[in-house]
Amino acid sequence: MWQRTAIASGRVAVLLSPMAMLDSITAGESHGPGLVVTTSGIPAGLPVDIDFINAELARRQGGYGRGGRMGIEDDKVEVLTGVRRGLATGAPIVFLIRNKDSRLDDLKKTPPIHRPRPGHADLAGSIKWLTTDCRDTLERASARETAARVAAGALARCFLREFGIESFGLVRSIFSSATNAIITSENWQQMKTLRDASETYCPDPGATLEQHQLIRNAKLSKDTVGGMVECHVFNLPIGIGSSMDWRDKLDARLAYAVMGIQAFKGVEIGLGFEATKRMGSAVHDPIRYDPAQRDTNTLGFIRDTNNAGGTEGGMTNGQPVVVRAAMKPISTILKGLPSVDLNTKEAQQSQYERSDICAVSAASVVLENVVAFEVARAMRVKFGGDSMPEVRAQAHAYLKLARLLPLDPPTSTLA
Ligand code: EPS
Repeated sequence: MWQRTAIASGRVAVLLSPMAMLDSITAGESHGPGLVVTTSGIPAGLPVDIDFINAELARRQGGYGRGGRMGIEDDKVEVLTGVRRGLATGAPIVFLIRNKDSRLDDLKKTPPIHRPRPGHADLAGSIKWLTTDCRDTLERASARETAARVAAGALARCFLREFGIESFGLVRSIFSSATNAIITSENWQQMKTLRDASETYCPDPGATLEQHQLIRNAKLSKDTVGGMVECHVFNLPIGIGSSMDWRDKLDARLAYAVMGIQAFKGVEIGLGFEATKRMGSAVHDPIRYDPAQRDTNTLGFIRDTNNAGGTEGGMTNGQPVVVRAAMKPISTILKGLPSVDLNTKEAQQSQYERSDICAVSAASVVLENVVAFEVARAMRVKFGGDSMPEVRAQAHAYLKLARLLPLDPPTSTLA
């Protein structure tokens, strides 16, 4: 009876309290004073690991092929609100990341841009905001904003870690060089060591060498290259997300968040588009039951393959969530591309601003943290609560009931 009431009131809390809904919003320009990110819905009592968040920001700054800006910045969060003596208070948490290269109001240092770069937000933004200066659009469209999203994602990972849930991002390919590395729950820590030793964040020394050369060639030919990044999330309980409303489907939320990363043009879950080339029986992951694994996150329901990428019907199925995404080559190209001067309408090469040759490595860090944020959001929706003890109790109660299945009486007959 007590459990039923607790579950029922937990549901009501989720429905009525927007604070249980993890959310974040960023602000700030690439060359303004700094970036700000506000995150609401972090439960009271969560230890906020600032060193971990800053380490993720440092990783985002790295990777072979970055431009001069990353040598100037030393991204770190300053906590403005919502944390007291290392613990979340339950209030919105505001992080500030200061820009060292801050010069937005200096017209000489940040001149107007009239020759839009094909592939960047320049043209559409200038028309949208009725100006011929692309500066205001590009300052916000710049991938610098991803520093703020990494900070929010790393904060969400502090929450996920309380449940043993880990997110792991890597570079799958850059231009024509891909790794065939297979990532599993058992080997991902070794893969992480390999990834962290790679200057392209690819857990494969051979592919790393090739990728280095490809980026170097792109630089020599004044061009840019893109690639594929991948993220695996381990140890998720079954049933996170929902199939009852498309807006709560975890895969839908993941695709939405991932496509919101600058320069991303495609996203796949698990086998993704490859599934269209196979018969159904060669796609769907057979289910077996192993009582010895009843106490793991799978509850004993084992899959020997993970073509679904950890989601079925928009919900986690106990397998690792696997997200892969395509980043196009950076659109700021040193040799320029045919464009038009917005003031004169004359044909001109697109304008060049300092940029990266390849930011796929950085994008893998962004993916790892953005995916984690969405997973944490779905956990908050499922378990509700205002404080960590309450969230933990709800998660524990749910798993206890799931292990008791079939319930007697069945849930549908409970008053
Ligand atoms: C970035 C900062 C930017 C670029 C890059 C990403 O710095 P700046 O414009 O001062 O050189 O290096 O931005 C873009 C790829 C883009 O398209 O705007 C960063 O912090 O990641």
